[in-house]
Amino acid sequence: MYMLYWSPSSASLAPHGALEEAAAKYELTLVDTDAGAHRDPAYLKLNPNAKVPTLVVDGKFVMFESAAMAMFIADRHPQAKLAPGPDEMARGHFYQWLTHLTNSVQPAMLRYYYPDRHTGDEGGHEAVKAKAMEEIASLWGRIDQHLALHGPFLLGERFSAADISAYMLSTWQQCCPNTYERFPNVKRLADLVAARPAMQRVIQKNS
Ligand SMILES: N[C@@H](CCC(=O)N[C@@H](CS)C(=O)NCC(=O)O)C(=O)O
Repeated sequence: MYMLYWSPSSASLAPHGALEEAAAKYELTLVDTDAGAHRDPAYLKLNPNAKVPTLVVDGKFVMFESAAMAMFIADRHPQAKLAPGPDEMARGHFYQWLTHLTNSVQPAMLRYYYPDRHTGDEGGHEAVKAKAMEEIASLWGRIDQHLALHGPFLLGERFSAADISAYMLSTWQQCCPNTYERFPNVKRLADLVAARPAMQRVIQKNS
């Protein structure tokens, strides 16, 4: 049994989608980040980074990092086909995209949302946000080009947990206004992911 510590429309959507797609047995515990619950001592014992999500398995195994959770869930539920198998070349591209999303796209977004963590100069916040927006747009631009040539999913015709992460990040549009108008192949991926029955349930819970 999984327990996912989550908050609506946050990075928890990636493992949440993977759990639902895998038809895994799980429960959700809401972490009210607006109220600072991610900094409560009890939560910090689970996730000392003070971030959402956290995943607990069978009440004892604890992990953080949403992309790691997505890979972990994909591996534990191979019947859900959320990732190419370890013996398939496509596995390399699965790792590539999930890591790119979590190492390049998401950090640029977090710079936009938390500029105070990237400069001690309050007057510099707008400059940090502007630079982050530029970088996010160029990252989506390259992903959009890839999807135009090799889509509709990141791995071509094959849906994977990496697409759930891409969908999640594509909904964080304050840092990239009109993402779907500017990047139509990202929109196509997002529409396909959002149309999946399991993802519909997750999206409904997150809205
Ligand atoms: N790389 C982490 C990032 C997690 C993260 O930044 N979560 C945000 C919500 S989307 C959070 O908890 N923010 C609270 C904070 O940083 O104070 C992951 O993907 O799990």
